[in-house]
Amino acid sequence: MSSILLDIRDRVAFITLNRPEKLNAFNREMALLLQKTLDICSSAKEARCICITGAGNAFSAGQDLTEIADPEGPKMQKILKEHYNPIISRIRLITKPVVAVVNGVAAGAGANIALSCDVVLAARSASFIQAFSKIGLIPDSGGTFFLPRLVGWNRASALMMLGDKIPAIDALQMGMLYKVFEDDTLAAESLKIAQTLAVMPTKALAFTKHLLNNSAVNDIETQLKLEDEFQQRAAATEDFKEGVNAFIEKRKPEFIGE
Ligand code: LHQ
Repeated sequence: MSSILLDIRDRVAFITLNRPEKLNAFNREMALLLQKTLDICSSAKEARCICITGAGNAFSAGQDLTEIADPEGPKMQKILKEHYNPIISRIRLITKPVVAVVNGVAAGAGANIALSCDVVLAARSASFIQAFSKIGLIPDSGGTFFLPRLVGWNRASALMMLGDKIPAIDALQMGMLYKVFEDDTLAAESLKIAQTLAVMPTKALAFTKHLLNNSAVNDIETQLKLEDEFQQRAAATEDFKEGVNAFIEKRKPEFIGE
């Protein structure tokens, strides 16, 4: 069975991290396959939203620590450059919304992959662990970028240093997530959100994502100029025309993602 599963249905691409016996911990093969799968989703015209979830009871326990301990395994110099950094870059640069459906524990790189997504949903029984400090590492996979921006410096610093296991409901209160659902409704509720995103004006969502990526580093004047540029690009899309026409004609818009 493949360590990454892909299923594209009704305009939504579902990616499942699939090493449940290892709590979906990443080995090299799985990290490279996730990159390849994200590329497939990126170019698949029929997919206008991407969901990432885990098989079994976990989202992902991060790096497979047995692979690190294996002298034949990938060397430390390769792991971030070749495994995690390209995953995070892809999630941020894909011009479609990416939804994390966190069905269970998300630890280390597993947690930070989830936090790099555009919309983060979780089951009530899910939890988030910045597990790195517990094994003498620093938070990677964009954690030092995303977490302070999501929850503030003070909380981020405590979460990263203590490596506590944070229940989904606390993560929600801290601003790490968008919504928490009961375990037995997570799949159905996430599907509704993904299907909503998949019929929205995809280009405007992609531009919004680009603006958010840049807002993290730009000053206000630069960001205002960027908004001007991208609002003009949004106004030139077919979906903008459709949105305005549908409003005037008092009907539901049919966006095509162009
Ligand atoms: C695992 C793992 C795992 C292998 C559970 N590996 N088997 C980047 C740069 C370079 C190097 C290193 O890493 C990174 C990025 C990172 O992600 S660093 C952080 C790596 N992750 C961790 O440190 C988390 C380790 N796992 C845990 O702390 C616990 O397993 C958690 C809290 C996630 C879940 O606890 P439990 O629910 O009690 O499950 P468990 O510990 O019993 O695990 C179930 C099985 O999964 C078990 O196997 P076994 O054969 O004994 O049943 C674990 O060994 C295995 N597993 N995580 N990361």
